Amino acid sequence: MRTSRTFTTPRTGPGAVPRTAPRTPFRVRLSAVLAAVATVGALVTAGASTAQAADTPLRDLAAAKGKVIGTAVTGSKLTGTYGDLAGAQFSALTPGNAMKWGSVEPTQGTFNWTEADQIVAFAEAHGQQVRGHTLVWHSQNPSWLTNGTWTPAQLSTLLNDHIATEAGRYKGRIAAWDVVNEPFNEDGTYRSTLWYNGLGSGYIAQALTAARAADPAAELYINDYNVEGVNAKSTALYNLVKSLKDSGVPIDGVGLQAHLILGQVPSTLQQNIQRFADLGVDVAITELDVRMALPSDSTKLAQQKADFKAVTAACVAVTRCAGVTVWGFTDSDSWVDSTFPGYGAATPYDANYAPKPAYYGIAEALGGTQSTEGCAATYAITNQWNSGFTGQVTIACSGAALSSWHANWTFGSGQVITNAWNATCTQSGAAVSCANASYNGTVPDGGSVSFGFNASWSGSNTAPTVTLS
Ligand code: G2I
Repeated sequence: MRTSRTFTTPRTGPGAVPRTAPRTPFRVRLSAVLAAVATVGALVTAGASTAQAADTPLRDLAAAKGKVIGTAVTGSKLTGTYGDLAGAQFSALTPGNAMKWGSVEPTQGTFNWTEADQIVAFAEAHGQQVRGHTLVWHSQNPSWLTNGTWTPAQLSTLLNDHIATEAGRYKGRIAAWDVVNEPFNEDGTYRSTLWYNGLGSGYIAQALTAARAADPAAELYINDYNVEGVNAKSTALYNLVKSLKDSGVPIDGVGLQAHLILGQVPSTLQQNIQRFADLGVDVAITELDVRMALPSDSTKLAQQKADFKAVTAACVAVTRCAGVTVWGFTDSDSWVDSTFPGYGAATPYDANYAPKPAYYGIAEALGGTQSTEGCAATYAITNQWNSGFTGQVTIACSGAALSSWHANWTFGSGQVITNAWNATCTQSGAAVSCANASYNGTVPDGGSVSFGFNASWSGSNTAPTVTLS
């Protein structure tokens, strides 16, 4: 169990400040951050004491909800800002490619564990779980395997030996294995693969049984895509899990990959998670990303925030949902751009490691509230006549950023708002609260947004103090 850590600081984004203190599930106040900075002066950089450090890391928010928040990673990138954020923000790592058969045994009998070992060591040094990915798949297999001619008996031995070797190597160090990946077609029939064609559907039970023998402590999952909502494919997976359980085959969970398209979170996601949970298995969101047509804009980023939030919230709502893993945490490390030309921006951080609204969507679904430290609102009367006036509020951030906002104030002399633009304002007595419009919730570090309103006044028209929430 990890009790303390030190890590150097990225200059932007949540998790930006070096910390030596034990992890706390609650927001770190600025004073505490400054104290921590003072104790590690050698690490302080110009941006280190900025207010965004007050945002609680996702892993702490998730822990407070009893959930895991993970990311797929590339081992060679686990230094600098990428490493800092991977370690600070996430409580689980999935090797994006490093544990696939083609990576670990490119030549039969010759193994390369370098990247997989590196990721497991990094995770252990940062108190993180590892999600093993993946033991049995139709893709990213070594060519000696896919090009070989094998009898069923030989295939069966290859399968068993591979699982014994790989799961055995990491025995006791892997929280969950994606034992079988993507076994189904979209219509719920079994995918035609090396394994299915050679061994029939029994290869799934065989693989699970071998994995249990190799690492009895690891949770054993079947993982697939397009099984997030209730549909033919997820129902086939459901029926498979049910029959495996009925026949005593070791199966502990199902992974819903969740490679989603902007605005298309299935409405039956939570219901689907729940039906698997009711079968007596855990569920994990294993490869979440939400791709959009490029270029991104604030409307798309706001929708993406809602999508990440909805998926995370569906997991939070079901006790047996273990957690959410994003398939790469930065847009500079995503499979999407090369696979879907014209699409991208699918992850919670941009390519410069600045948190996107999607980051805050995850945080909010995990119970986090946004810090407004580093952002301020100014109130100005831009026009005034005998009974009315026009006001403008500008919200500016420096060393911090917002993904949504409310500007709040209390009128001191009976002013009443009659209409507003670029915000939705409500007034109750003297208390006013204005929420961002759908298109201007994002206030980037170093940027600002404004909204305006008309109001009535009489007597005096004193300017109130505006606070942000
Ligand atoms: O395709 C997205 C994911 C779907 N579910 C299973 C996951 O394992 C899969 O991950 C992706 C990786 O993120 C990609 O990085 O799997 C791809 C392969 O199907 C990975 O792409 C491969 C490229 O095809 C190779 O050319 C490249 O050498 O990544 C390799 C390493 O960068």
